[in-house]
Amino acid sequence: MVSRKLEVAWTLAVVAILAGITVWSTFVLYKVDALPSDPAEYVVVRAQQWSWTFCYSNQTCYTSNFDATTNTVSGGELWVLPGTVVQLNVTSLDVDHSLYIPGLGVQTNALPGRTNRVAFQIPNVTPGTTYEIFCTEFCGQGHATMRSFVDVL
Ligand SMILES: [Cu+2]
Repeated sequence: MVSRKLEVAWTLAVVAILAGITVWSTFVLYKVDALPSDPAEYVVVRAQQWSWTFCYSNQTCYTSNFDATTNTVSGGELWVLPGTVVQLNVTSLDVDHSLYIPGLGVQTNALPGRTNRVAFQIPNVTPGTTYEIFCTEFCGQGHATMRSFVDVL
């Protein structure tokens, strides 16, 4: 009889712990995904085979062109100011892509017909600092050249 009470107590303790973790992690996940109310800049990021187009709030858009021989990008980069909060609204014009900025810890899918929003703080770094942008969803023959840079002005 004692072992039965112990078994019920153990079960209830486990249920209480799991319920607590569930409630706590739900709040944490909502907090992590929350977008800032007033980012310094909204940038629409359009992925396409095999480049990135960055459209700024003044309605001008720039499309990246990666040169693998010189490891440079012409045409379009993500231009940001140090210390600011930037929100990216990311979509795709053709197939599934994935925007990855490892230096800033940012990654989100770029999917046709859907806009994924991600916001992050640009560190207070020296102007001229760059962070690499990759596509991390295999998206066809030119996938490896789907590169650009975050360029801190
Ligand atoms: Cu891609």
